Amino acid sequence: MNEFSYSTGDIKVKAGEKIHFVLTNSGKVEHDINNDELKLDKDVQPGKTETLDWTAPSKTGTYQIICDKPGHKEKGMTLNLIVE
Ligand SMILES: [Cu+2]
Repeated sequence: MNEFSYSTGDIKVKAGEKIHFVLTNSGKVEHDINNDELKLDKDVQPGKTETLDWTAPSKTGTYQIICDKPGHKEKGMTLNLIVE
């Protein structure tokens, strides 16, 4: 994470797959990953690394993950999580 993007770009996972996120915020302000439908929500303070264990949904499709800090989505801080 940085101002204002995710270095991974889009992510592909398998339906029902267990995912171990390692989230490093290399920026100077707080960032997060957020998608309400997927119950994804993890804040990361600047300069910190957080981990999150999460299971991908059984429903395939493309889900948008955003940074929900004010204005960050609008500045391009989004990525697609593709569930295959
Ligand atoms: Cu952000």
